[in-house]
Amino acid sequence: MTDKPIYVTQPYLPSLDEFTPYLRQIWDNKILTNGGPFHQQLEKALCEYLGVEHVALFSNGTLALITALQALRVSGEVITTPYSFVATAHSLLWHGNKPVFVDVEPETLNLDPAKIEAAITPQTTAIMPVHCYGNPCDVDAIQKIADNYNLKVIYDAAHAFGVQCHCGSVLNHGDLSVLSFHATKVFNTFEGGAIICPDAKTKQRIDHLKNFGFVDETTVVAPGINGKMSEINAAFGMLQLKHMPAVMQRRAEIDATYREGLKGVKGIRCLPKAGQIVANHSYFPVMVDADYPFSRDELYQRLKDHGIYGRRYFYPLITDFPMYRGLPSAARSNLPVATAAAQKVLCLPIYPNLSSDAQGRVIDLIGG
Ligand code: T4K
Repeated sequence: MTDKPIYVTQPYLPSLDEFTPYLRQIWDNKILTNGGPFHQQLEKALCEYLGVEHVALFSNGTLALITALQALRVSGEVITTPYSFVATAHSLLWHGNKPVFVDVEPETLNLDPAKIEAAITPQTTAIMPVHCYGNPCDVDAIQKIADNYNLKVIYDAAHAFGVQCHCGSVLNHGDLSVLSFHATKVFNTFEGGAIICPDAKTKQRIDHLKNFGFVDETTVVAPGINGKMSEINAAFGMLQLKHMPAVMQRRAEIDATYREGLKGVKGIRCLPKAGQIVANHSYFPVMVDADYPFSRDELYQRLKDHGIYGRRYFYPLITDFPMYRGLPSAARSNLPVATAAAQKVLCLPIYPNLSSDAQGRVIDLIGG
């Protein structure tokens, strides 16, 4: 038994002393929210860091997803993946859309473009794929289908902060991409999120939508919501950004150590990288296959007994939750790859402060 529990993740926190000057600035100028100076700075800094045109900050990723749907006036059926965090489908339902679930690819566990066309109906208006675990979707194939059928594409890129594919930031694909800056994410602002968009006009519409639809003191142009990020979260984001190179480097090392350490373990399969040029190593999923001496759930429990709390992301599938279960596209026969993956996957601890010692224990327990 280890002394302290080891969770699947632990937020990266710079020293409190480093954050104090940022807090002092907020205390001095008394602007706490509504697009204050840190909010503006962070939007600009993220554009540069991520290599994208426009960033609209949000109080969390889920509100950003819902606002993205509203910004593009998506209405009707939306094709999406069952293999994600429940917020992906919830954003659709919350916005009054009907999710239509399509199976995933076995290698990446991302939406399978080859299966999308068969799910398109006259009511389909958009596709919402997820770059699962930060592995890029087949963005070119998805865009081709979207162009052919005149569909919008909103990427749930909650896991894809800093990921680059063959043509730069993966966040530049589709009509919009949505990030999460939740405490459990690679880049966190405690809670937070963002919409990435390519043009200034859409960014302006999103900015209105996240502030009740206000354009000025007396003009409201849309039924907006309150999705604004506060100054304290934005200030923390500015500080976090300074540490990102070291955070990314350490995550890459941990990823490499797992791959090396688990290489010879029969029945344990590390998910292959999906061809990204720059990865963010946000999760470390392994597949527990039938030739491993324990089932996935037995391994999950065995690790837990030793104080190591892996997570079965994403089990249960979204389609197994009661509000989705009854949809025809939620049938397990429609989703064999996702159904099998949800039974096999276990995400192992990965975060910058994971000690080599603790990681060694995880590897030893799985291997021995
Ligand atoms: N789309 C996708 C694909 C997503 O993955 C998510 C969020 C969203 C959309 C929505 O974005 P947000 O609206 O959240 O911005 C966690 C997160 O709460 C959730 O943000 C995340 N996905 C999801 C994959 O994971 P849980 O239920 O696993 O969280 P929890 O509280 O069990 O945390 C996991 C472990 O992390 C804990 O065992 C300990 C550690 N932890 C957690 C927190 C919150 C800490 O050490 N400190 C902390 O403050 O959902």
